[in-house]
Amino acid sequence: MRYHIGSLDQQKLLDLYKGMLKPRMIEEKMLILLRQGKISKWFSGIGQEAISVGVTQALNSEEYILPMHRNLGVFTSRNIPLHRLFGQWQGKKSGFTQGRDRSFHFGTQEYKIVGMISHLGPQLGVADGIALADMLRRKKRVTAVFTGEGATSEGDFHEALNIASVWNLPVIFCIENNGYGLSTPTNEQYNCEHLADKAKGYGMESRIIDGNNIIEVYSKVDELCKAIRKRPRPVLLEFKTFRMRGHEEASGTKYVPEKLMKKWEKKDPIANYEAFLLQEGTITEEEIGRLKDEITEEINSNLKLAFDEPTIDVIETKELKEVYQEFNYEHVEPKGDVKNIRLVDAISQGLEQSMERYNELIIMGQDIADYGGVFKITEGFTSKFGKSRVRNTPICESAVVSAAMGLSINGMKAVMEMQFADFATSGFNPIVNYLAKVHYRWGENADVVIRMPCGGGVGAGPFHSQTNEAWFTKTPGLKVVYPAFPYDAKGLLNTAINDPNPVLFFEHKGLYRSVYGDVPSDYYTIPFGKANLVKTGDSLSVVTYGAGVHWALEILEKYPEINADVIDLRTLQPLDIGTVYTSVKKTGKLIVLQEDTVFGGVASDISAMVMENCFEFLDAPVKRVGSLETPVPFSKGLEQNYLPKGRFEKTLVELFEY
Ligand SMILES: Cc1ncc(C[n+]2csc(CCOP(=O)(O)OP(=O)(O)O)c2C)c(N)n1
Ligand SMILES: [Mg+2]
Repeated sequence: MRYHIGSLDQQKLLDLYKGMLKPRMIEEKMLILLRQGKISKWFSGIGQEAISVGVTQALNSEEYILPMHRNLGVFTSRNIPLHRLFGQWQGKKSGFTQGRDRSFHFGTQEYKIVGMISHLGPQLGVADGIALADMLRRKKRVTAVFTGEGATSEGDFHEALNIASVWNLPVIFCIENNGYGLSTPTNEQYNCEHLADKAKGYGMESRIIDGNNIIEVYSKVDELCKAIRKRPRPVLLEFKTFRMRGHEEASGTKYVPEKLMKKWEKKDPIANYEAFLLQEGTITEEEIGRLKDEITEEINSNLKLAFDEPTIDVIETKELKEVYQEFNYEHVEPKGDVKNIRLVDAISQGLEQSMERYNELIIMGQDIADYGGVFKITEGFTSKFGKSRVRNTPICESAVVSAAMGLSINGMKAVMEMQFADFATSGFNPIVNYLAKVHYRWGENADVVIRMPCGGGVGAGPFHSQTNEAWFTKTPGLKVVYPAFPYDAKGLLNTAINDPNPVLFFEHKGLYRSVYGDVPSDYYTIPFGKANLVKTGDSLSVVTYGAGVHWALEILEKYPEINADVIDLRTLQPLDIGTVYTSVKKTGKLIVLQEDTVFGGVASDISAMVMENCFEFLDAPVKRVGSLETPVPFSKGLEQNYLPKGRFEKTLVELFEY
């Protein structure tokens, strides 16, 4: 291996050596502990240390770095006290996730490290968001993110690189091409010569770097960082290296040809560099011995600290509390003249006033800039707030959700407009796995609102009509809001934007332009978790939300003899079940009406909770009414048959007469 030290001084040469030695020695110790059953899974980075260490040392300490499962060298290079890393791997309190997540699945703002989620790809988009925040603040910073060559096959890779290029974000995408993704060799993973060649397709620069040569890694990345800080842009780096151990320790390396192992053994980044330093007289055998003794002592004393730590206390209430970031709701009373406006106008007003309130609130979505969005909610926003805050995105929901997460990590707020709620499927993974779990896992919050134009009755067929709130109410960590009236929509959207937790904000398309209501023109807020009793009566209770509220009110008009409580839930997570119980205890009869198909929906859970908690008060079975168990059909007759209005009317009369 050839080393071109260029202008690197003695100290730097030694720092790079020490930097690689530490993770190698930690790993060797971990492999022993693993065999003794003292730690669980281990993903080895042996043979790949030059990449983690070289890249991290080239960054400034305030620059974010997003490592993967083989990047121990990133964590040690940022000087995390070892007992905290050991505590993390043992699920102890001194770790970074309080025993809630394993191995390298954590981040830390203190060390500007944002760890991976198991799904690999999403962090590439998170890096985009972090870099976007730096760019908008005109900070001359680089963000570095890692991926294996296997994960470059994920859509997230394509999406994140494409966004970074279109927005010219200062991100260094580092591919560690180590020959395998679990057991899959590169020729079954991709069909081009070098992954670096893909950069051309994104209109991006790239380099191929010998990932086992620490001098080459450090010098090239250092030079690039300096250049990118001056002139922000994304760059794709492909580090050629090799995975010397199994995917994780238990799975072995039987499928790797012996010849290949032998070839790469000779290229060991530490052994080669050590020989070079000895030959150059930069270090002596004695100094190496002393250094290894020091590291051994550091590892052993820190291991003792971690092993001595008691296991985590299990406190159920504490676990529940950690799912969401605490939110101190600030109530702003409605003021200003009241105007009778449409739901769509109320949402637009809330969004606009929140943009005025928060300089660092960014909106992202397809066609939302000059075009104003397909529903025209952001019409005129670019002239007021500029295109850097009202951002058109390419069609890549997953990377945009991830980028919103990145903005939040770097201290900004984000609202993403899903063009249609149906398309949330293309961004589903980061919503339910990243945004939802990030606070519980490592205490980070996702200050993100995802606006979800949803709902049927508009003749739009199976892919533009769904109301998919139940996909999200099921997932701890998300809040779900679903207003039915303009007044609520504006106040709740403002609260959603204030709330530092991820909020799915459902906006019924059918109500956008058909429902009018009195709305104060000034900024105001409405608290989450408070249902609204829109009509009172004592013959039965109707609990519903969204379009269901309007259907219930309309049908009840036809039956003046049925005096019903009509409860508009307004938010589904948190859910104001107390108001439901109070009403059921008064009326003794309940219908839960939802636009979604019945099975597995919100109505089922409300029904179950009422059975469990108000059984003695019930005079009739709880009824759930929802859409037919089919996809949403297109033609008018079929759609009306699908939607629950008719079934609601029938059930209402039956329950009244029960
Ligand atoms: C979405 C998803 N699919 C599959 C896996 C299982 N898995 C975890 S790591 C891995 C291999 C990754 O290979 P590569 O990106 O080359 O990284 P390496 O392990 O080689 O460093 C696989 C298949 C996963 N965690 N997430
Ligand atoms: Mg790999």
